[in-house]
Amino acid sequence: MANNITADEIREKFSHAMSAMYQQEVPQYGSLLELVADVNLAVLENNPLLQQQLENADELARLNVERHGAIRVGKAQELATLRRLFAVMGMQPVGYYDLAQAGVPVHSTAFRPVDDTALARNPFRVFTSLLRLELIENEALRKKAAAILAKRNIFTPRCLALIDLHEEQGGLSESQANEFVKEALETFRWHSHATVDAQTYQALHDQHRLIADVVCFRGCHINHLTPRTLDIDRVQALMPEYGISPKAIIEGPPRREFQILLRQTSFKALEEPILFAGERQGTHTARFGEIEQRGIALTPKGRALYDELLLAAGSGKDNLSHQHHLQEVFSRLPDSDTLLRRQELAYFRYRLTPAGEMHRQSIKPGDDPQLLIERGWLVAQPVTYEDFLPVSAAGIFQSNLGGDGGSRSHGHASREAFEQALGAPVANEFELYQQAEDRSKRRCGLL
Ligand code: OOG
Ligand code: NI
Repeated sequence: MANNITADEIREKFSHAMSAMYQQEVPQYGSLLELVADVNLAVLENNPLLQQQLENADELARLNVERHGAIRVGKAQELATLRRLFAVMGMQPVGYYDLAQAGVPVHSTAFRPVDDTALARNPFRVFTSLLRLELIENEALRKKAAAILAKRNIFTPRCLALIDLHEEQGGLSESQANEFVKEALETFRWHSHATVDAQTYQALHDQHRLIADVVCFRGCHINHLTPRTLDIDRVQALMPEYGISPKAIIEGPPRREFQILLRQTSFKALEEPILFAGERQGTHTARFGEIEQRGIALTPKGRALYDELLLAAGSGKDNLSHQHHLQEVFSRLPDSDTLLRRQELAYFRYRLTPAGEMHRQSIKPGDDPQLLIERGWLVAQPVTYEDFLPVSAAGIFQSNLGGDGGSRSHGHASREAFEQALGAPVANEFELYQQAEDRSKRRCGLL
């Protein structure tokens, strides 16, 4: 088809439409966007060097549109169809996250773009969790939940038809894409009518709040949409002024000169009025807000050190002392781009400078990038971490489920079962970062 529009364009339209819908549904999300935009502007004004670095690395343009969302589904077929739906927008499943260890009966992946240009354009990601019904101990309840889920269809017929069409044609025309965005949005919309009566809701809720959230509604409502900030500590401190009350602790690594991975904080879930079948009134808490600050992607070696230090640091109750403590513990992880690179702890994209371009013919595969950097021919730019962190995700889930999320589940991580439900393997995030680094080296003649 000649007039196909690209997956990048469809993703861009969709993430925009999703953001507009969520702003209407959860007005506090609008306040959060304003706050993040104000803080980002102030950071860039005060730090022209950072502004230049972000611009050079193609990171500045995407900053204002960058969001991630989260959804939870109840059955394999829903997950498999979501995979096909996100594929229309150039988003693939990356990574496997087992949350059962943290007492949350789900396992998850992130749908996201993987190409350099697609990421630079709009890196929209959706953290997608599949409920693990087998972790419900009460057999009668487990069967009841499965029966409710078996009956529902969270996609509109037209959405399914357009996904089929996309697969047959290998693309969509502009008008089909617009229709697709409108239809796909319906799956993620909030429904204040539960599909079950109050008693059923309560029984599922008593088993685990998350189960009620997944099972009792017509769709898989988007439960948060997260903008990216350049200074999460500042946003956390300013949230109360904007009428938002943050969770106590910022998850992830401490603040550093050179940001690594991902830091996140959220505001509490809203208590929202709902109507049960039979029209009894009640409330449901599921939807919340979150912000994040992203840094460099770590190699398996760097990540192992991160995991070790995070475990050693433990978790605190008050953010200020927790951050101080984290900073002490994390002093073992080098806080400079040069050291992270030379110790192979993090991923970089290489680019030739104008001087380097002039000497292109004297650069040979296998040359030491460090020498070329010192000579001014090459620059190394951090590869942004595009994924999630399981310990942080567990903290975000729990802060919005109340308490510690319930007892630890004994279920084993089951990546195979997840991939079977998904109908495809999940990509390995480390391989993707390595490929990005290798591609950049090849462009410079270093590989
Ligand atoms: C997902 C929680 C995890 C993140 O950013 O780590 C998450 C959920 O509550 O469905 O969004
Ligand atoms: Ni999130």
